[in-house]
Amino acid sequence: MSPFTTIHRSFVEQAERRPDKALFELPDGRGVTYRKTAETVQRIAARLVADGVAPGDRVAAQVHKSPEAIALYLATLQVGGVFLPLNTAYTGNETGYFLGDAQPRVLVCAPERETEHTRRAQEGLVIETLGVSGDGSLLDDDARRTETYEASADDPAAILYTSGTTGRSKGAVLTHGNLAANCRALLDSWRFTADDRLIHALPIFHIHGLFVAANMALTAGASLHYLPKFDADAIVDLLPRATVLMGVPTFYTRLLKHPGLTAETCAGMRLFVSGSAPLLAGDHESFATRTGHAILERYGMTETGMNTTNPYEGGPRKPGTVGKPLPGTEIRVVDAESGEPLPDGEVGSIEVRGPNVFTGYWRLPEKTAAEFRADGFFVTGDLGRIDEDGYLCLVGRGKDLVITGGYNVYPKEIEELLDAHPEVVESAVIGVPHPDFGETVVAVVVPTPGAQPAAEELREFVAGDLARFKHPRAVRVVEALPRNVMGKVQKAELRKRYESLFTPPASPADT
Ligand code: MLC
Ligand code: AMP
Repeated sequence: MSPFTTIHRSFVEQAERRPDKALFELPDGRGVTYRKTAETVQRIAARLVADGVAPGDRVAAQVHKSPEAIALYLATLQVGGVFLPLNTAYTGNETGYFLGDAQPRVLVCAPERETEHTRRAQEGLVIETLGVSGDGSLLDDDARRTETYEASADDPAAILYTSGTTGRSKGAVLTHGNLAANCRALLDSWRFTADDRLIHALPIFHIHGLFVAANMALTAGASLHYLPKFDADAIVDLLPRATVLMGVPTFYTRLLKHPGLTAETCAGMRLFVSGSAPLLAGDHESFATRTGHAILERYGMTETGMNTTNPYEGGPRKPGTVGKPLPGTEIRVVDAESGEPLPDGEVGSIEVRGPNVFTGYWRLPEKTAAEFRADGFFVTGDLGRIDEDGYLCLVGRGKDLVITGGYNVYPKEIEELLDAHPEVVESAVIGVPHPDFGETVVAVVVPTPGAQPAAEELREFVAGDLARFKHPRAVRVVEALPRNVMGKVQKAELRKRYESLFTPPASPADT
């Protein structure tokens, strides 16, 4: 296992060892070398320090995917800053919440969104811009910074917002030690080396694209076939030149529809990884039949990085399972109430402990304490069981969460917006099966007496405040929500009622 202690240090070593190697290979045929990337990191580091970033300061980034965006991440680590990536799909309101909570020193945004932040700039937030081709103020100067903050394993490296098991978005604080430990475990488990050429089509504002895919390439000295987003044609064209693909299940569902996905095009590939949401067992099997490759499914979450993986070698990759704990990580399945470990085979709450597990939620010590056990295990909010081979199977979520195309949507956020409509008494937002996104968002709404709000009007009412991927794809108006004897809304019953809304055979609309 490689012994590095921070992602930045390991990247610098790789850049010294192989300066002329292409780190990024771009769709237009351009390559960006390790040397060039290291220079860009130093230039951005100088700029961040000039902007007043001191160790521990947050640097927020809401930027398009570019080689410079990865350099911004590395530069933040170099100066001891705390990187805070934000989904480019977030609306102004959503972004405002994260900036207000995390109080960054600098926000780097896309040039076309700079004017949204005029008021914040007046209040002291430094606004920098970074465009998709490296344009913008961030790289205005040529000055370079070579000093590196001597980060210890416990120093915070990044904050990523997530809802945890309940409520409003919380910032998960990940340390340099968390990132390095998880990356080392993955390099080792998946036999990832400098010879790898990884197709990178994921966004870089979540852990899958940033802390799994990018970190592994940066620290192994590997190359990235770096795509701005998922594109089945582009991926199929790249497969003969690549060795590894990492994606969410929607990647595989879509690739299976592409006639160019064959055993021949995949002959040079050594690994296909899926995660962030459940991979359909049917897709796993169809992919193996078509290409000869068994997709390797793994399980992680923002607070913990990766926890378990199906084997690279030495055992079957079993569809419907997420494998065994990574080296150094412990997993247990317990009774949610008592916290007592359950025998293998029984379904319970999944808990995890290890060097990959975050230190806590940003400025929320009580919420943090509530999600850790006294012995240091973190309560994931996922439900699962250990099978006869010791593999973890995820069977559901204890947390109220919809995962659409690998993006998490918190029903409560949408319900609160819907409930503010003058003709709505209450609402329940659920996830239902979807052939492309795995799950999609559906809102079930109870109107005020005599009112008949149109589904389209309700959708429009919430749309302005929500990133597109959170928009309900269907709205159903009903007389009452199903409740149990305690008065709690029975979402499972609603999910059952609407389970065929998007998957054939489509049931007639039952408004
Ligand atoms: C895009 N849209 C989505 C969506 N992505 N809607 C619901 N869910 C999504 N995930 C919207 C678009 O805005 C568009 O709206 C319409 O749906 C169709 O867009 P598309 O062009 O078909 O989508 P595309 O851009 O191809 O994106 C789909 C996707 C992408 C699945 C490739 O969402 C993606 O890359 N997801 C990966 C997310 C991820 O990295 N998750 C990891 C989180 S970390 P309109 O207006 O046209 O209707 C984590 C931990 C772990 O979970 O274990 O890894
Ligand atoms: P996030 O909060 O975005 O990090 O999402 C983490 C959640 O994604 C986990 O708690 C799981 O519910 C889910 N998840 C991640 N990987 C998988 C997987 N392989 N199968 C099913 N669910 C997964």
